[in-house]
Amino acid sequence: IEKDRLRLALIGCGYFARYHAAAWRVIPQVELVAVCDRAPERAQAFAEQFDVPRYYTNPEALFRAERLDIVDIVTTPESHRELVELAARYGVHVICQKPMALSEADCVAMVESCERAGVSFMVHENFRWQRIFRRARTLTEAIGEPFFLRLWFRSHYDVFARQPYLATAERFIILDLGVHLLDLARFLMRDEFSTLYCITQRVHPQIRGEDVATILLRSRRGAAASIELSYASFAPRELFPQTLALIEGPLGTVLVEADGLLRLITSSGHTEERLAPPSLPWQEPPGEWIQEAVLAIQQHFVDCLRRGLMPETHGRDNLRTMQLVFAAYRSADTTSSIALDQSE
Ligand code: NAD
Ligand code: 89Y
Repeated sequence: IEKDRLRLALIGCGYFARYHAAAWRVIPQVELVAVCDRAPERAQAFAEQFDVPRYYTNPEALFRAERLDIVDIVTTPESHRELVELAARYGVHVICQKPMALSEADCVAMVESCERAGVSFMVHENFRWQRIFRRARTLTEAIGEPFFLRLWFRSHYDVFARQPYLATAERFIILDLGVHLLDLARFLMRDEFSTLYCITQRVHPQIRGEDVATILLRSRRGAAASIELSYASFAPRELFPQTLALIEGPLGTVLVEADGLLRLITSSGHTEERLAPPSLPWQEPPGEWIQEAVLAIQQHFVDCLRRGLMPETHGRDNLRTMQLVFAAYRSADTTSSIALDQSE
C-alpha cells in the first residue's frame, strides 16, 4: 500500500490490547483512528487513554463509518472468526490475536475468506518475535540440521487474575499457550511436523480445562521435539512468561536460558551472550520481552503491507500451527499418536 499513513482500528479494548495500542502509537506509518469494544465504558476509557479520536461499540458500525486500511483484532478467540470475516467483507487487512479460532473449520474458513477478498491476514503470533528467539534461530545456523528440540514453559503464575476467561475455558493451556510454543518449534526447526503425541492433565482443582500438557513430535526430516506446558509447576524462581529452549544439532547445541541468556556449545568451545533487557516506555513486568515482541510483530505486518509481501505467520502459515493444536487435543482425548498432513 502506498500511503503516508495507514488508517487503523483496534477491536477489543481489554487486558492485552493496551500493549498493542502503545506499540501502534510509535509506528510512524500507522494512525490509530478508532477503537471498538462491546463494553462502552471500556471503549471510551481506552480511546481517552491512547488519544484515539473515535470509539464504537458495534464492529459493523465501525467498518461502515471509517475508511480503514487495517484492523487489529484483540478480542478473545470465540469472536475471531466473525470479526476477521467482517474485515474481509469490508476489504480491510487484518491482524488478529492468537489463537486464530477455536475449531479447525473456523480457521480454514477465515483463511479462505481473506484469500477470496484479497486482504492480507496475519495472526499476532508474537512469541517468535521475542529478540532472544530471533537470535537463537540465527545461532542454530552453526549447529547443523537440528535433531532435537526441547521447549518448556513451566510456571505457577496466577494467569487467571488478569485473564479470568482462561479458568472457565473447556480447553486451556494448549490453545492459549501451546499455540505459541508450537509456532516457535516450527520457527526454530525450520521444518514441519508429521507425528504428534500429547498427554494433558488438570492439576488446579478449580479450573475447567487442562493446565499441564506434554507434547512429543517427530518432524518431517526425522527430528524429535518435546514441548512442555504447565501452570501448575513450582520452580526455584517464577519465570512467567519466559519460554526456555534447548536445540541440538550434529555440530553443536543452542540454549535459551532465563533473562536473555543464550549459549552456543560447539567443538570449538562454549560462548555465551546476554541480550540487553527491553526498554520500552510503556513496559510492565513481568511481560517485558513479550511487550517488545508485540511492537516487533506489528512493525513487521506494516512493513510487509507496504512492500506487498506475505508476513510471517500469515493465515495459511498459522493454519499449520493450529492443526498441531487440534491434533494435540485429539491425541490426548484418544491416547493415540496422530499422523499429520503437513505436506507442502
Ligand atoms: P479481555 O477479555 O481482557 O479483552 C477482550 C475485550 O474484547 C473485552 O473488553 C471484550 O468486551 C471485547 N470483545 C469481545 N468480543 C467482542 C466483540 N465481538 N466485539 C467487540 N468487542 C468484543 O481479553 P485479553 O486477555 O485482552 O485477550 C485478548 C486476546 O489476546 C486473546 O485472543 C488472548 O489469547 C490474546 N492474548 C495474547 C497474549 C500474547 O500474545 N502474548 C497475551 C494475552 C492475551
Ligand atoms: O494468553 C497467554 C499468552 O498468549 O501468553 C501468556 C498468556 O498471557 C497466558 O497464558
